[in-house]
Amino acid sequence: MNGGRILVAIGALFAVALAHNVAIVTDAPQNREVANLLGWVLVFSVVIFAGVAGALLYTIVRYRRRPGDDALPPQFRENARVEISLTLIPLVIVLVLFVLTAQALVKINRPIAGAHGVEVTARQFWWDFRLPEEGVRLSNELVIPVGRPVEAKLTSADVIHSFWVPSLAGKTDAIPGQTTYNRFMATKPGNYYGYCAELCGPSHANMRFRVIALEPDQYARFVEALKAYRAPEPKTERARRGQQLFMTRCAACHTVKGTPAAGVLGPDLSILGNRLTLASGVVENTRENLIAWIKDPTQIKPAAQMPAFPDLTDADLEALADYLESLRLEGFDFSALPRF
Ligand code: HEC
Ligand SMILES: [Cu+2]
Repeated sequence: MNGGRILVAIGALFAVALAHNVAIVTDAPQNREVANLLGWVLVFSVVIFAGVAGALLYTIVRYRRRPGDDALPPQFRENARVEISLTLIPLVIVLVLFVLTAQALVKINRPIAGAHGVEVTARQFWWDFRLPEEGVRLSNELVIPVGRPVEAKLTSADVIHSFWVPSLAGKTDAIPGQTTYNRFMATKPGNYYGYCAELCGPSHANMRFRVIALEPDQYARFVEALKAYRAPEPKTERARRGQQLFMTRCAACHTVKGTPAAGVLGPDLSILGNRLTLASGVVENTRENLIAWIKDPTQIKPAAQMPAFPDLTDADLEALADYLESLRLEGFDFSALPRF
């Protein structure tokens, strides 16, 4: 391969690393620690790269073969000074990175007094959130207040997953039978993108979520409204039919507050009408996507753990969509929040 291309590729890698470092920097204190670390790693990588590539270039140019130069160049082996420095320099670099990492980890993992507790359960291939203080459940879109540290208590119901909201927090594994913690804080309102960061099955890449950060007063209103929420009675004949279908076909797995539907195998659909996304952040919450999802979830998300309903007619699907869209808290529209 030609050397120019290799250099361009290496340059591009550095550019990506640098851009990532810039992108990850937010005011969130826990994330700033991670970003600082990344900066140090980048500095050392540049220094090492410049040293190694420089020595290589120097040697190639300085000792290149010249016309008439047929003799064997000086041959020697072992050089204690070179060998000791090649051992010591990396050792020092690794030690410095170790100390910086250990410091950052201690800071990130320190429990925060007065943190807002959230219980997170990861499942193939979606996320369940419970707010124990408030006694409410949210699925796939976690709502938090701005300016208050959040302590996410993670576990998994099946395999190992990893909780990651790049603009708010580093990754933490969610492990079946164990509890791990991820602490973070949003400093501005927004719609933050979250991902599963541990390969967990065929739809690992489709296991996303959102963190909706609201100003404290709006958050307080939201939580009060959600606590008091009971699904509204369907207002049209079609929505009523949708409700009946829902109770017979879907309620075993899904919860809708204020109705007999109390299933927990699937996401809580109590306020699906307020949600920005469907299928754990994978598609926008539109009527078209909702109907496509109910008809056959695997068309949107391979290996999704919800059965397809090929026997439902178009009229049934429209009725179900009417019902699900009617499940909403009035006065809360999160669609205009900036996205991070
Ligand atoms: C056997 C259990 C089961 C049944 C029955 C079931 N679902 Fe689901 N449903 C799930 C699971 C599990 C998911 C999450 C899939 C994923 O995102 O990976 C889900 C996801 C959903 C979602 C997306 C929710 C979100 O948070 O993004 C909707 C909407 C939905 N189901 C509607 C329905 C409707 C309507 C019916 C009845 C026609 C139904 N479900 C029947 C298990 C079920
Ligand atoms: Cu996962």
